[in-house]
Order: sequence, then C-alpha cells, then structure tokens
Amino acid sequence: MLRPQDTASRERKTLNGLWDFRLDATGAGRREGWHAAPLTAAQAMPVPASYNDVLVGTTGRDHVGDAWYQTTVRVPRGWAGQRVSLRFDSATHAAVVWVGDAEVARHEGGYTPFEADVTDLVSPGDEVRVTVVVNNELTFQTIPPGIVHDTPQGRRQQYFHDFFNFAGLHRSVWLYATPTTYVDDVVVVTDLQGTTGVVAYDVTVAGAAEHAVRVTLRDADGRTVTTADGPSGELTVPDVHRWEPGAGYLYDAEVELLDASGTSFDSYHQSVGVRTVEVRGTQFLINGEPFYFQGFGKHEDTAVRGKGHDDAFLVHDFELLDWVGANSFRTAHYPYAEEVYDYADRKGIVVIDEVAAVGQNMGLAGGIFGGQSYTTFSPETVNDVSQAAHRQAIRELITRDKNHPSVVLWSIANEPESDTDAARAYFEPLFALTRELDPTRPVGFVNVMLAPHGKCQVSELGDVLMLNRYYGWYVNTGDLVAAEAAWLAELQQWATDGKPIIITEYGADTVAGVHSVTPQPWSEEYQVEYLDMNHRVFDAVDAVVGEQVWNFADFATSSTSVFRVDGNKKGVFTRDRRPKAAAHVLRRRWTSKP
Ligand code: BDP
Repeated sequence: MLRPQDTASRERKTLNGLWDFRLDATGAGRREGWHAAPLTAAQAMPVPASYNDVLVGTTGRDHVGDAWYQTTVRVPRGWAGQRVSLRFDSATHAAVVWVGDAEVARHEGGYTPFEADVTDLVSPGDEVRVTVVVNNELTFQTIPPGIVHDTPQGRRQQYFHDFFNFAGLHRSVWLYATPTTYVDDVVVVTDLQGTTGVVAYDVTVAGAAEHAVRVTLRDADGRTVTTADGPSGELTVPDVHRWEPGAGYLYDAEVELLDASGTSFDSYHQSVGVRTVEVRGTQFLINGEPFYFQGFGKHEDTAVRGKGHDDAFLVHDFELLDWVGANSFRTAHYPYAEEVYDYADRKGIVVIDEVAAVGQNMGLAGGIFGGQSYTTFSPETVNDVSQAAHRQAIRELITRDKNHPSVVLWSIANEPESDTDAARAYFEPLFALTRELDPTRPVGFVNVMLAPHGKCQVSELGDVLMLNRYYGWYVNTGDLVAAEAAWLAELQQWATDGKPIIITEYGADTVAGVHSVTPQPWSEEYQVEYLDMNHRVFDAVDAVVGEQVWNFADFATSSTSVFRVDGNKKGVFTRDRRPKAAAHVLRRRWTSKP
C-alpha cells in the first residue's frame, strides 16, 4: 500500500483536525448503529492524538472498549473520474470505518496503515460523513497481548508491556485520488558494485487500462541519472552517491504509467537510498563497512498527545539525536509513524524496525507486573490465532517499510519467552516468514535476561543477537562492581556464538534533579556511573556492535504498579526533552568514538 502523494496525477486531502468523539464503554454504538447519523453527545477530539490524556479524568484515561470518531469531508470537485481512497495511517488497536452508511474497512493492529477504495461512495464536490470506531482492547490473541477483566467496578485492561496503552487515531487520515489505473506498489532493492550503484525495482499496477511503465531516477539536485522501461528492471548509477549513516543521500525514482501515445497518466515518487546491509561473522556491515549502533530505544510518547504523531517532536528528537551523537534507534515496541522513517532516511539515522509483539512473556509478567500467573504459549493464551496476528503484523510492517534505506534490521519481538520448546515452535515459522518477505535484511528478536546464554532457544534463529540487560538496576541494584563482573561474564558467553551483539536496552531509572555525591539509584550520578560501567563491559567484548540506551526520554506507563513514579524514568532526556547528566556523558562518548 503506497503512501498518498501529491504528484502530477495524484492529489490528497488531509482529514486531520478536530473530529466529533464519544467514548462507548458499553458497546452501544455498534448495536445502535452510530455510524448512520451525526454522532450525538459528542465532544471535540484532535486527530492525530491519543484520546486518553486529552480528556481529564479516569473515564478517558482508563477507558476500555470502543471510542467513536466522526467527521465530514468535502470531496474535491476535480476528482471526477478518479479512484478515491480513504487511508488511515493507523488506528490503535482495531477499527471499523464507514463512509456514509456503508462499512468500508476493518483493521486489526494499532501501528500500521489501512485503506479503502471509496470511489463508488463519494461524489466529487459533495460532502460525506466518515465514522470510525476504534477499540483499544488487548487479549491473548492480539499483538501486543493483554487481558480484559470483568470486575464489579467495570472492565479493566491488564497488559504485559511497560508503556501506557494509549489509543485512538494517532496518525494522519487522508482522502486521496489516483487514476483508475495506477501504480499500486513499488519495491526497490539496492546494491553496490564498486563505485556503481544498482537499483533493482519492481512495479505492480492495478486497473484495466493499457499502459507501459517508465522509471526515471533523479539525483538530489533533480538531475536525471538514468531511466528504465518495464514493470521490473535495474537502474545503474555510475559514481553513485551512497546512502550512509550520518549522510542520508536520497535519489528520487519517479514511476510513471504511459498510455499508447506515450503520455504519462500516473506518477508516483519513491525515494531511494543506495546502500547495502550484511551480517558477516560478528560484524554488522553497512556498505561493506563495520557499523556500530549508538543510540536509544525510543517511544512515541509526549505529554497530552500520548502517541499522536507530531512533526515538532519528530524534528526536535532528531536534533537531540544529532546533538548527543546518536546514529541509530530502535522503534521500541511497535512500528512508528511513517514520517519518522522518511526523516531517518533523509538524516541518515539507522533504524531497527520492531513489530508490536511485546509482552509475550508471562514469566516476566508474573515477576514484574504481579497478579495471577499464566503460561505464555498455550491453547488458552498465546496460541495459533495469536501467531496468525503476529504473522499479519510482520507482513504489514515489511509491506510498509521495505523501501526505507534507514531500516537495516527487523526485530520481530521484544523480550518474549524464549527458553521453552513452545517458544521455539512459535518463533521458527515467524523467522522464516520474515526472511521470505524480505531476503535483503537481517532479522532478529530482542532477548530478555530471563533467557540467558545456554537457555535461550530462539536466539540461534536470528542473524544478530539483541540483548536487553539491566545489571546494576533490576539485578545487583546499587552494586555496580558486582554488576560489572556478572554482566561481563554473561556477555562473554554470548560472544562465543559468533554473531554480532547489539545491546538494545540498558538503563537506570533516574529522577531529573535528584543528586547524590555517592551515586545512589534514582540519582543522576548513578545513571552516569551505570552507563560508564556498561560501556566498559561493551568495550571489552569485540562482538558487541551496538549500544542503545533505554530510553531516549522518560515515558508514560500504566499506573497499576508501584514501581513506576509518574512513568518510566530511564530517559536520558526528560519527557519534555531536557537533558539529564547522562546526556552529556553519552555525548562525550559518542562524539569522540572513531
Ligand atoms: C524492558 C522492556 C522495556 C521496559 C524496560 C524497563 O523491554 O519495555 O520499559 O525493560 O523496565 O524489560 O524499563
């Protein structure tokens, strides 16, 4: 599914702004058909935004169930004879969409786009009503998982991940027009042969009109480099300007459909960064050169808007990445807004792209989150239906992000149970699927401390090892000497696997402004010493090819446990992006590393 674009043949109209909104905890809206009339008892809700913290009070923040959104949109007069689509960049976690009275789309999975062809339901020049019901319930069959409990006080959502279950329309909504025969998909795969770049492309066309395909590759200054004809082929770029970490050079491939007279009737622009990615031994190579990941696990999380995408925070966060000397981040723990990857492509920031499979670990859930204990993989819990949803999540992620040069590695889960036969059986086909969908990028998953070397049964399926470890925080709390010894011993064992190791999480909760001359947990001094200790360990192990601190910034979590104080405080920056002492320490290390 391609992005909506404004080109010579395509036009888009945003539906962002204030929508009518109504919470519906009892599910009355579906029974009564609220889509069929203007929403009553509605209030205003900004799109994009999570609704939870826009509202005041627990009714909105802790809502479980449906939330209704409605707006009207006038279809541009000039769109007569065009194919018109309605696209949601995401709806968290599941949605049904109506245009007028007609249902046009259903989607599950809160972090990937979906769309509907609404050509037959709209008339150019006229206004139509768009209604969406968004449901935020997580069950063992959703990605990520959760449990909804019926209690005498109402329904309560339990989940097993450490970030707030924000919901709503987090990203843009578009109405857009294309010709009725149109470019439906483009895949580009790049290679380097010495100083020559090779861009293999594959174009899929939908619609019945006769057409030929032409691809024109232009450099960043708009100069034509080369052209090719046909739905698939190769573009050769002599003296190619590579896409590199820190220097995100992009070419533009314009894909056009031509009629019998050679006139272009559809045009789609695909940006192309020419680079290669390869795992060789314990090295992670970009353009054939060893790459060392330095950066963060991030979150889409800001005050008030929750997980709503915001371009100001996008640009500011990247400014901070640049300032601190980071070259990469992981999209913990779900696919981010597409604008984020576009910007990473432009800035040359390297991305580990993660599926929203977080919390499939009842060992961890029981230990940290408390409450009743469950078996992770069983017919009643994470089962075949969950695995099918997981497959779909992988498919939608790769379909969406396959052309981004910034994405160099797929992460298909964060900290799942991985030390059992059941885990192995669950994950083996998911690794195979990922490789089948994208043979060009390495794939891995993020291992948790409960499944150390020798016990983990899933790590050997990955091309890289991604480890989250909290020596000196959750274990050896406050004792960095013991932590260092234990951590080094574990890491040296992983190094015997002969794969590159990326430390995808290490971090210590730190309340900005808390100081202690003898570094104590929660103080800024402790976070600094904790990071220094970790860095000594990483520098002692050659197979370590990356360090991503948990987390870039403080973020919101559920309020149902007592071990989070106003959210997770492992940020190197506060939630409003002010640096803690650790930011300066990282900056010194990352800007002085060769
Ligand atoms: C890891 C999780 C991450 C948590 C972090 C923490 O991957 O989502 O926020 O620990 O506890 O287990 O801070």
